[in-house]
Amino acid sequence: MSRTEPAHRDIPVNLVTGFLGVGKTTTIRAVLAQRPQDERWAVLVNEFGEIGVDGGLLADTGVRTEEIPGGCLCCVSAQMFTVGLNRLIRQQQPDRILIEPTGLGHPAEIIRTLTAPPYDTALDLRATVTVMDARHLASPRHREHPNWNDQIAVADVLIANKADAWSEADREALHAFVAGLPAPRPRVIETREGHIDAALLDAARLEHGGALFPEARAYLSANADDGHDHGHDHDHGHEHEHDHAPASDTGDWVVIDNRGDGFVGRSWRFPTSTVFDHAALEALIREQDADRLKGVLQTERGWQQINRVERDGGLEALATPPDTTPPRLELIRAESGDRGGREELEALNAVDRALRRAARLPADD
Ligand SMILES: Nc1nc2c(ncn2[C@@H]2O[C@H](COP(=O)(O)OP(=O)(O)O)[C@@H](O)[C@H]2O)c(=O)[nH]1
Ligand SMILES: [Mg+2]
Repeated sequence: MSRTEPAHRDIPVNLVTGFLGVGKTTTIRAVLAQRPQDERWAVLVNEFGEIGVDGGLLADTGVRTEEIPGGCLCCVSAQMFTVGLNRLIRQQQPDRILIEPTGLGHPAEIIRTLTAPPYDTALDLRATVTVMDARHLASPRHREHPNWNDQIAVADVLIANKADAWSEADREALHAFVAGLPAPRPRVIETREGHIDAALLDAARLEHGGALFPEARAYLSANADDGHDHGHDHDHGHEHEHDHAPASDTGDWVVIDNRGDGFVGRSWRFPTSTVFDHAALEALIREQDADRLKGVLQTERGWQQINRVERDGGLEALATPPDTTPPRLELIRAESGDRGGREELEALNAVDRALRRAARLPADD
């Protein structure tokens, strides 16, 4: 008896959302490690910066990664999102797709896209996994950020990550916060390094009708009438500024800026031959007052990754050098009072100059 393969099947899809640096990619790595050997999984990553970095950080997993750099999936890159998703489906025919939107993303809109034609028949949206850090509960700029609230409001599974870094007060704040979540409540897992049971990806999806959070509700209702039309207005303050021309003072480095949701970002892509001075780069990283700094680049000690959230994390040797990733770096920081002004630009340009000082002559390879 031969089995009849369906001509077309629904591919399970999970959204792994959460704010900047909470551990989304780490969680994806942890579940990828548990995938059944006979299954092909694929990852779609969207980053705030114009030059994606997470693809490089996932390069050693052996899982196909599609990167969509440049802002929020639901808005600026809606079209790139569908192009990237379609390409993954067509080329990989994956058994599961994990989607990591930018930490500054609006997952409600992505969920709507995935559950509307044409994707409603091709994909099977499973549990939305929201990663959070309990320390953010005591941080108004996280807790009051509409996107932070929106991300929590769509959680079917809430991963409270970085438990090793919490104080007792953070843990208590988490328990109080979870108790105050509206029913139906997500499953809450306290963990570190994104260690969760991959079976949670198939946890039940909840009816998220009554979000408690005013910002999230405002966002959902502001977009409730536009059907599947992606031309929603950006009442949550999106704005993306691009400078696609390589800055003249950085040689052949590509430098691109981005802005939205109260944050500014600058991304650099370096020629592959660029080798940084390890000590100088370490010093530069330590000095940065950035919400997020991540990159994949080369020093005289070989390929390194940078993965820093506020004051945590730095340079780390990459066991497996990325095969196709050009060296790159992305910095994201909260907008200053001087929004878009001279001071803000000067601060970013100062990082450019420090990077150029830290760059040695090209390696002769
Ligand atoms: N202390 C601590 N750091 C973690 C934990 N999980 C992830 N990190 C670190 O947090 C940083 C950001 O993680 P990443 O997964 O890239 O965050 P993403 O921006 O949400 O994708 C990295 O330096 C990780 O190594 C954890 O449980 N505890
Ligand atoms: Mg990530």
